[in-house]
Amino acid sequence: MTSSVDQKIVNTTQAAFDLKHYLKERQTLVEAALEQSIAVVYPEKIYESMRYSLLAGGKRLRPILCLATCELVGGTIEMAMPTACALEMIHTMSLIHDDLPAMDNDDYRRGQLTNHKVYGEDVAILAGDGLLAYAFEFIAAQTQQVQPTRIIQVIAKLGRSVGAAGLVGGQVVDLECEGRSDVSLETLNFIHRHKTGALLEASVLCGAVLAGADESVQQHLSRYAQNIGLAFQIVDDVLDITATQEELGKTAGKDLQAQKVTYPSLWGIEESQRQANQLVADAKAELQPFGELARPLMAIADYITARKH
Ligand code: GRG
Repeated sequence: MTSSVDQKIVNTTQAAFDLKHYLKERQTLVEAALEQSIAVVYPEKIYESMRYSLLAGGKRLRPILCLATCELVGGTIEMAMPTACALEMIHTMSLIHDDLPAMDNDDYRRGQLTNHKVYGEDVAILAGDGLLAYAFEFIAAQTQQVQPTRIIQVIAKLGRSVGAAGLVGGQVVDLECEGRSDVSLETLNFIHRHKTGALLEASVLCGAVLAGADESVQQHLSRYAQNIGLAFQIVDDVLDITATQEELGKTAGKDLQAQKVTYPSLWGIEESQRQANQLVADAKAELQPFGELARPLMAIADYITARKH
């Protein structure tokens, strides 16, 4: 346990950490790697469609978390970059499929028309499938200077976080709850722990596994990720009410319009913000054993609740 003096030191250094600069620098690295990751060859249409959504910006939070935990555990950016790119490919494919008329039916994402609006539903489905398959190929083929057993662990963790035990499972329950006003907090938590939390947790853990994190380190990071994952979704729900379409890069007010049960609909905005702040505090507490090295992850946790999009 750290003393209150130690805590003050952590807080002071925390204030000095330039998160804006850090995020910008990491985003630039990730953008460059993503740009290189997919070439346009025959049949061009599918590669263009995959690139259209993959290179449309976004916060690149998942890759940044993966790089950060790899470094935290003593690894390098190079070791984690293929996995970081794969995480963004998987996240992007989930957004493409989520936006389809059969799911959320959205016209805008990341400030531009959704994939199916530009390429048609058939190609958008295939672009999602293409990105998903390529993500795993990319990790297996591109990861350098990491023991093969660690790479296999990463592939297994990532596969689990995407399938029925993760994103897909969360999305199915979300779809089941559509139009229902009697959704419990437990069900809402299940949805978001799977839809949003699972991939964020995989992002945090995969970086650490690549660098050889032991079980105890993985457990701290796992709890950190679960807490920021839920906080992230609560903030997402609040922003759907309080932010504009320009700020979000996607249609605002969708949840209210669809009469969806959300954290603010259960708790109100103020209590939702309070709960998100508590989760961020709990997440940061998990980082205490890492001291100074955890400054980026500490700052990212704070950013989750402070963000405007
Ligand atoms: C994964 C096989 C497979 C299929 C997809 C559609 C689906 C199953 C799952 C839905 C997943 C989903 C859309 C979850 C929402 C996650 C979320 C909070 C997205 C917004 O993330 P940000 O804010 O977006 O990080 P940017 O654009 O910044 O990357």
